[in-house]
Amino acid sequence: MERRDFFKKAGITSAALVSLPAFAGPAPAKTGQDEHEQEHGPHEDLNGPLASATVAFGQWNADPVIDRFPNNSPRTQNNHHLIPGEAVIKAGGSVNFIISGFHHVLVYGDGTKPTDIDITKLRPTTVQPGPPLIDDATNRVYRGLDPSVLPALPGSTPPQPLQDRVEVVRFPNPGRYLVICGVLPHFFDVAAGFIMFGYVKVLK
Ligand SMILES: [Cu+2]
Repeated sequence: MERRDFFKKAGITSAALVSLPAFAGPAPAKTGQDEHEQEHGPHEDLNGPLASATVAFGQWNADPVIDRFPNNSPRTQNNHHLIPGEAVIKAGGSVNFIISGFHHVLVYGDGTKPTDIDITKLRPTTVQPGPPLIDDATNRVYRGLDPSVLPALPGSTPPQPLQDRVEVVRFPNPGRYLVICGVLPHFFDVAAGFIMFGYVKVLK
């Protein structure tokens, strides 16, 4: 079909065509990537083992035997550590924090040490009663979800907030970042000292 005939059939006048430059001539093919880059900047896929790392943020101990069915999160059988203690990625990569238990992911900027965290800056949990949450915003680059407001784990009796979840954090810049649990007694214990913390090393 001639173009003119097509437009006639479609009821489009030549005046309307003036405002339809895409129909006036062949337009260069635009890929999805072009559009993505216009919106978000140059696109660069990260590949290889340093593109991402997985950190278990608290774990359910399998010894002694643990039975969470149906459906509980027994606090005393949770291991309050980050595994591995130091994750290594390259700049632009991400860390997948797989959270098991009533924990709160806080990430602090390059060079922060556990002793730099002001554990006198606290806030109460929002809904579910629990220990105070660390609220020190100095050098904090990521604060995760408030664990006390998550919906109840279906089937839990009495209802407990859903604790098992994933938070993925991207690190665009190199450095050694401190990651802590913001639940105060998990991070710091008077007798045991600093417990629940680790690092993310981001290479250039
Ligand atoms: Cu914790």
